Amino acid sequence: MTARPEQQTTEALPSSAWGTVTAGQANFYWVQLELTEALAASVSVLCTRRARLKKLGQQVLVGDRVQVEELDWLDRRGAIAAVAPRKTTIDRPPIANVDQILLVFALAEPALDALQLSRFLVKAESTAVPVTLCLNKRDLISPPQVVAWQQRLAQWGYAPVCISLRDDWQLPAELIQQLQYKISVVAGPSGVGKSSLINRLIPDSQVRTGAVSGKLGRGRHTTRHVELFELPTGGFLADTPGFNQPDITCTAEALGRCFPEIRARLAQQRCQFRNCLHRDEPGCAVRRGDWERYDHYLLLLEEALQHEQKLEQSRDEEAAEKIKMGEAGTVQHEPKLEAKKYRRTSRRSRNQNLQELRYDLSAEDLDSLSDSLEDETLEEYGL
Ligand SMILES: Nc1nc2c(ncn2[C@@H]2O[C@H](COP(=O)(O)OP(=O)(O)OP(=O)(O)O)[C@@H](O)[C@H]2O)c(=O)[nH]1
Ligand SMILES: [Mg+2]
Ligand SMILES: [Zn+2]
Repeated sequence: MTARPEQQTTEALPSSAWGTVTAGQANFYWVQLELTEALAASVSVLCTRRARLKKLGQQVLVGDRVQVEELDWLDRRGAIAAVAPRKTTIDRPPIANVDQILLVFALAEPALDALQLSRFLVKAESTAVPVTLCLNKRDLISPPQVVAWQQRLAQWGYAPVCISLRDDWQLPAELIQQLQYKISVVAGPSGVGKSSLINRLIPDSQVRTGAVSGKLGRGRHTTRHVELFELPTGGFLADTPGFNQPDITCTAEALGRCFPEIRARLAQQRCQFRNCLHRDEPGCAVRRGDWERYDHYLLLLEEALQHEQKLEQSRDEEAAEKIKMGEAGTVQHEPKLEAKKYRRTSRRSRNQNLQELRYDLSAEDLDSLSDSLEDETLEEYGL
């Protein structure tokens, strides 16, 4: 008996391959397989997660490198059998192995606000993922104004790529190179052109543009659909909905490391006190007056301190709570009498786990989780 034509074409293909998770919902994941000799064209397969992984509590995040087995080349199906160790994880949106944050701002419409830019830069720096700055809508301001921004930001320690998605018929090679072979998350305020940029770089992606997305960027829409789009030149981009006011959630002590100006000063000279917050302490190496963003630093420091205080408070409140997220990422109803046996996780880390987890939960899991959490928490995480 002769084989059907499609059998002949898929026969030579392997039953297992490595790839990158580009999207996930409940227990299904899209995996973009890596090109190999056997695989000359880009192929995406829809996968489930092996029960063994689930039992182990192994999460699968967008951005994960995974091994797919039981490949069915005709139906484009498979099963995720292993997850490679993660290089990094960011939690808003939850993506693994992010190589860089591409921070996009507009030079006008909306007007470039220095403090807002500082806030985004600090937020990006606090993730420890390298940040690349891109300023769009160059067409809306004069060339001398563009140069003025470039010089100002050089003082801050950044070298932005200035573009106009309206006028540039070709994007700067340095930007294309900066994105190649990397997983980049595109972040920035609403209306600056993030989705337009992704559409330009990846015409197939057809990301929605123009509409202002989600109030505060935290609605259902914003957190549910995390997706990586493959660049024609290699690498992936993730769009994020614009949110205008990221909260500063790093510790007061870590905040200084989020400013290149402070890092540069501390590389030259140390402060007298190891935990110096650079607010006129004796022997402080970071003096006010000789750099522009000192006021931004003080303002964001105040927020970081407030955030720390809030965390303290919620740690106290936590004693009253009943449920606990297990380390392995499963929801356990903690027996009240045995409560002391478990190491308590802070509300914050639990919420972070929760965020990462959402993508791993089946509809059933979500229902039982909904029953056991306050509405406010659910709303916050778009469940
Ligand atoms: N003049 C000018 N307008 C631009 C440029 N790039 C994008 N726009 C316009 O800016 C508007 C917002 O663009 P989007 O790509 O939707 O912005 P976004 O950052 O994705 O916004 P959110 O999804 O709300 O966060 C659209 O109307 C675009 O046409 C540019 O270089 N110059
Ligand atoms: Mg957008
Ligand atoms: Zn100091």
